Amino acid sequence: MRLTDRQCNALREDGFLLLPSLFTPAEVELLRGAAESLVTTKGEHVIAEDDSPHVKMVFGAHFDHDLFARLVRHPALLHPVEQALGESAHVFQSRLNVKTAFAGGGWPWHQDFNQWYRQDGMRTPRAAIVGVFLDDVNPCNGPLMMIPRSHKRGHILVPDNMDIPLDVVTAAANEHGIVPLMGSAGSAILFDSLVIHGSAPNVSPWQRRIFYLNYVAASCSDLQPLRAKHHCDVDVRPLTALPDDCLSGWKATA
Ligand SMILES: O=C(O)CCC(=O)C(=O)O
Repeated sequence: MRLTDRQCNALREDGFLLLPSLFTPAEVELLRGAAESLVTTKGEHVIAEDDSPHVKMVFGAHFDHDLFARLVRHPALLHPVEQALGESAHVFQSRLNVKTAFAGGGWPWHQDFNQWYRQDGMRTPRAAIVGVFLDDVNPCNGPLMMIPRSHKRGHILVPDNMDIPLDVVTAAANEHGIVPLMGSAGSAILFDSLVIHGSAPNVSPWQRRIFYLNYVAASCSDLQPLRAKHHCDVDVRPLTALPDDCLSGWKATA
């Protein structure tokens, strides 16, 4: 799949794009099955919610599970990312964000690039994020919220943590509003690493799992992470796309 000129313009202008129903229900079922096994794994790559034992995030699934390794190279994701970055790309981090029903925490307003600048040595924001919805995302289960055009403000350096000062968020939101990204399971989102975004806790009875793939331009040579490989893989090599049926052709024994 390739983005149309209109979609490329929307991504450039707004900083994000929703790609509805990119994956079939059968592909979503496979991804959900893999996600269910991921959350039972133990180790430093698994992060719990602050105030409960529920899993909040699982990092690095593309190293550990062949289905997610395939997802990283799925043409419906990789080609749009290459269009967005204008060159080949590499996934330096993946993570499953679980947002459990009644228990999943929210995310403060932030730019992803700020984390990668502070912790991974990334110096230029030549990176894009893809999120694949593993569950229906609705107004109640904590959708990701974007401030359109906020990437045009450039990198807002927050040296000590991720939260963007609230006066900056207020100014950006008053100018361009806030858009929640919602859709059925199998939909995907693509966004710029400088877009200001955040999300509310999940107080609904419906879990909201999104699998994020963080792509960096293959020309990036400045990664010097302060953290483990499952947070930042420095072996930046151009990825090549797999066939369209790379997920549906996957077998548990593969
Ligand atoms: O999944 C969410 O609700 C927010 C995740 C996010 O912004 C992040 O992981 O940087």
